[in-house]
Amino acid sequence: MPNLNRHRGIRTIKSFNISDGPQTRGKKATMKDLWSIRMRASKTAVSPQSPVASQKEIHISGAEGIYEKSEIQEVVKKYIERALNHPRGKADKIIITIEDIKQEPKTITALPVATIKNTMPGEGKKMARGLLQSSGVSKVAIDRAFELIKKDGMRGAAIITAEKGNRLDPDRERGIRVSRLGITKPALKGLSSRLSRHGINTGTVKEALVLASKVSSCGHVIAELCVSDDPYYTTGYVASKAFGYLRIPNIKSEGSRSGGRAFFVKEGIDAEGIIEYLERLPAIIEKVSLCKGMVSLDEILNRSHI
Ligand code: PML
Repeated sequence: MPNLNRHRGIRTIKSFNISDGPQTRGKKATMKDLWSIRMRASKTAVSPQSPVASQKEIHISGAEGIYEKSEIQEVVKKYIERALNHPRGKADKIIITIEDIKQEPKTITALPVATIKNTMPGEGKKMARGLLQSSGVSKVAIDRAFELIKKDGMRGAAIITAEKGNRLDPDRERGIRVSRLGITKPALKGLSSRLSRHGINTGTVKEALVLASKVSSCGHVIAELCVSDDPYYTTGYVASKAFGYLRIPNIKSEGSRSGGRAFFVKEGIDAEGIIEYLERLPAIIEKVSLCKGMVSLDEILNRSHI
């Protein structure tokens, strides 16, 4: 069990970090010691015809987590290394935000994990479509999401209504950035051991799972579609409360720079409330679910994987 004690009226909690970074084992921190660390790296593309007028900021990489104060320096170092060595290219701007978390984080459970069997490029996208439709997302909404993802380096995530396919996030350039999210140390340990059994205990999988679990813990979100914008990472996922976190190999072809995330939400909901929760309210995973290896689409649709 995670160490979420109350001691003399002060909530104590063990430190969190998503990737295999530095840890201060066994040390308890009061809530005031928890910090959100975020990194965004980008580069400026300049058109030779009109160097000033058409400067465009291109997203290179991002990372974030909730950590103890004592971990800040090491985490920042790791994030900078990541920003400077990303397959999407050389960053010329790195923004690191380090922020004291004042609000008590909401505790959530990680989604169950499985990987869908498929071998062929093209097959993955078809499977993602089928899963989204089975989760209650219309064809028009799915088409809208894939259209946005096809664009090179979509910045944040898009919020799309599941029936009519309307885009709700107000800033089309920026999209939504899921923020202030983490996992307790005991949960991270359990997750790492479960993922190891299937050879997928990587920072990329854990970070994506933490994010997807926060997104799906938002009552109005029906499902999420994610395609990595890393040209050499061709596994994406569809996540939902109904089916869990489903990894989909071959969701795009190798070398493709397209990628992004779409959150499908109920029609007629208050987008502001969703954005407030996803971007600003801290949430921490304190329990993990079943992690399976390869499963067939049939097993998923019958829900025998969860
Ligand atoms: C990313 O590039 O951060 C998204 C990765 C999505 C898939 C992670 C996984 O392999 O489960």
